[in-house]
Amino acid sequence: MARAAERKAAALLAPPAPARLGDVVPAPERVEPDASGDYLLSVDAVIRVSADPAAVAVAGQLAALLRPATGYPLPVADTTAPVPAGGIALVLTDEVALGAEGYRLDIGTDGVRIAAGTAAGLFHGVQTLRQLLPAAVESATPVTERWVLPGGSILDRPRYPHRGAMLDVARHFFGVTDVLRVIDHLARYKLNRLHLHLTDDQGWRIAIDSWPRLATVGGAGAVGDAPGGYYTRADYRRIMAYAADRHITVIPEIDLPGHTNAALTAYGELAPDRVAPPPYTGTEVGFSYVDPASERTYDFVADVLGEIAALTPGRWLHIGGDEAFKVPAEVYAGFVDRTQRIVAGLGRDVIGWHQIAPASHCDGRILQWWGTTGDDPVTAEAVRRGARLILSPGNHAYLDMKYAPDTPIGHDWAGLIDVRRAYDWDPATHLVGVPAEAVLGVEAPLWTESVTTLAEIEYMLLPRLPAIAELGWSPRSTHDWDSFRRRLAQHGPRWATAGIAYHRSPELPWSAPAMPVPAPRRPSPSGDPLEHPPVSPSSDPPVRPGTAPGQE
Ligand code: TNX
Repeated sequence: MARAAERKAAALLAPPAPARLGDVVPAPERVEPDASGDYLLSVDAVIRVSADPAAVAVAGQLAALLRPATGYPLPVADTTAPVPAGGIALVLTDEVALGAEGYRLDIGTDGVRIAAGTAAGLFHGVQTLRQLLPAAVESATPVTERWVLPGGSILDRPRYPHRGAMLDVARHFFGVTDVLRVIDHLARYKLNRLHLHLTDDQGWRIAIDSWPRLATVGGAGAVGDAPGGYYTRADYRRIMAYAADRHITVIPEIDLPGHTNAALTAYGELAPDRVAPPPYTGTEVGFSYVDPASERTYDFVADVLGEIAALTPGRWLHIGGDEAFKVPAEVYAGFVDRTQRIVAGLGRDVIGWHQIAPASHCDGRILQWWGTTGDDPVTAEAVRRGARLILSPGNHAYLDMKYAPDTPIGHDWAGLIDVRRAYDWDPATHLVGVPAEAVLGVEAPLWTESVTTLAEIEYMLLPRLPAIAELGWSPRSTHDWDSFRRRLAQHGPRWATAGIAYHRSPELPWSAPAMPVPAPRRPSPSGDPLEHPPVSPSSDPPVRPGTAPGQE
């Protein structure tokens, strides 16, 4: 009670200045502030939306975002009829210039309007709106606050159609609720692809009806003595649906022909020597493969990819293809050719790590670059033959790399990746001999050999994932490290309020922590906890007596 009164008094005494209209991550394409147009969300505001089911769903998501912290009812009216001023309108328009994902946001004293050609565009506009409200909007419980939005207009469209992150659920298994929370993080930063690395030497994580032991036997373990696990078909469908509701397409990866020890433990008939190996719990790579000379292998590939395709609404199937060191080059190319034809036969487009480059071209073929050199004639040649590229350069986009030498988890084989290194590169010019038009976008992979909990996932993702998101979304003309680090630092209080772990990277001008910053449970090498222990999302909002939220 006393605390609530204190909060109220603080808010009255020190009304927070609204955010600046351009303080959004990823940076919008065009921003026109209007200092006289600030909008104050009031208790009686209505959310009005075009009468289209997908748009109405976005309005429901906006209401669900705003209700907990504001405590306002915010009813949703699916009507295009005029409503009283003071509300938020989500409007589907036929403005072709906004494209498949763009939106226009207009904020004035009378109300707020988000217009887009698609529900995805409206959804991205809602993410922008969320960032323009005070950080306390992330609170799970009501906060006394002036819910002010800065006046003006934003016109915003993505630079690239593919903006993704990858989660390795094979080295360590992460349950459905962890994956859903990662999807939420992607959605905040306007990412639209979640690549799930579903199979590897240490675990097979998806139930396949025609080869049931893949999951029950192959999914039993993980790295070290960590528990295994796998997604049932219902689990997987739940992930697909949750992602689709957030305008994110899931790209499942079945890594072939290498990284298959877990499959071989379940079905020794797929192994070159027909002997099932023991489970593997280490972190070496490149030793396992399914027998490319056996017809049984292609039955397996067709059955697995067929079941995955049937469960997956998205257009892409990722066939891995990395580090099959023991398969001779010619044999490997033949295997990839045949697997690509299986994918095409399922009506899907194939994606593979850039090692698949030497195989034949097929329609819609996409290579995912994970090298560290910026120069690879074999990949450039595959692009000349028609392949397109997703860029995940190991030395910029790999979120399993450590930030700094003392980062308690992660690798450093591709170097240390601090936030600036994640941010300071240009997808359009990154690879020698690859024209800008061949680049579909960017993706940040998180391999999980050393990542074991949700808090550790978040610690590695934040604050670097927004750097990759900005490269994927924002026009190159907005690229500016000083602007980015200042805008991004404002997300610290938002993550803290939402109970999301992150790394307080010393490169960013954070304000004082509003509450203990959740971080990995592992101690630093010195034995001191590196940062504070995780807090649950239901903790008190980060309001310090005498400080209005949003001013922190
Ligand atoms: C290389 S990147 C791998 C993965 C490892 C990763 C660790 C790629 C396609 N293969 O198997 O997990 O390095 O950083």
